[in-house]
Amino acid sequence: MNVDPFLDDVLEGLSRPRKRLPSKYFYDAIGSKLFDRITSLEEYYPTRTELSILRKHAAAMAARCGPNCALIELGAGSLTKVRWLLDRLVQPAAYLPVDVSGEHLQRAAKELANDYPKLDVRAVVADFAHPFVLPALPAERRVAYFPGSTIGNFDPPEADALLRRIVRLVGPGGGLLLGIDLQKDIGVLEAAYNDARGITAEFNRNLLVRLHRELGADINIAAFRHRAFYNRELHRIEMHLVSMHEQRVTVGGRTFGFRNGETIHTENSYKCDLAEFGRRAAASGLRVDEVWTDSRRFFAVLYMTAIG
Ligand code: SAH
Ligand code: AVI
Repeated sequence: MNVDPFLDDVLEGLSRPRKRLPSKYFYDAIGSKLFDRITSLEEYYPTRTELSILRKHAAAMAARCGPNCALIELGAGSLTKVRWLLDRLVQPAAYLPVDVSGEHLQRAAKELANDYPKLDVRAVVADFAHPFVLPALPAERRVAYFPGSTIGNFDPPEADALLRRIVRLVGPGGGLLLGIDLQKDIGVLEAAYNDARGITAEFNRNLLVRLHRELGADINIAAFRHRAFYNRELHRIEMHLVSMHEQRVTVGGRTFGFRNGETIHTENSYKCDLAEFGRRAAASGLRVDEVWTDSRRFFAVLYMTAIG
């Protein structure tokens, strides 16, 4: 057992018959910047669509959150979307952005605190899929904000476990404002993960860059290509890194062989059916109070209450 969880996860993932790496490792300072560039790409519809829903319905969403709430944002990134809510919340008790990308989060939180001088901003660098400690805060209620369809990067059993964790985090009567990406035309989906400028490819390969830089991996990054496609049976975009020829990669004193065309599966991005998602939320202890969507029904934002 190593002390570095990144190395442990890499060794475990590359030892599998079908090689895998967890998608949370995309996000160091460089990966977070690459993700920001993805959000403004022509092909990447989710951010633009969720923002359009937010702009239209921010007042109703803030009303659902209620006055004096502590807003806990999961996978907060650059803290862009939340500003639409913060502008409408009545006397928020605190804002707690949570993210694994520590340097990026601290910088974004500092900027946000400058722009909202009356707001108590407490950045929390943590993996939200594992237990983490929040500062004790007096608030009317806790509301988790989980935009971007980041929940779609978890396989359904893990996503359900995450929903149950959020229910415990906010407590009975607490809220969850969640963004989810919906099923749609395969052409739209595949274009969003295969942009013409190759930013998504760079984002995907950043995982290998981290392997080399942080774990000293002996790896020819140029010998891996980005591949993303829609898996119709499982309703998910899969991202892979494809080995362009037979090769070996050494990391943490272990050597892993790759066949020509063998892949490392780096991300799933599930696309939801609203009715089915509602059933899973209910089974996890959440009551769906309101759903907002766009005219094309590409994306949905749900306000849910934890019923414990
Ligand atoms: N909320 C933003 C960013 C989405 S990108 C938006 O909607 O545009 C996904 C974000 O979640 C990244 O900032 C990434 O660092 C973070 N993230 C991914 N997995 C995480 C995990 N397990 N724990 C904490 N943060 C995570
Ligand atoms: C953060 N997450 C919801 C993004 C997605 O669309 O699954 C990450 C991403 N991967 C490739 N492009 C964007």
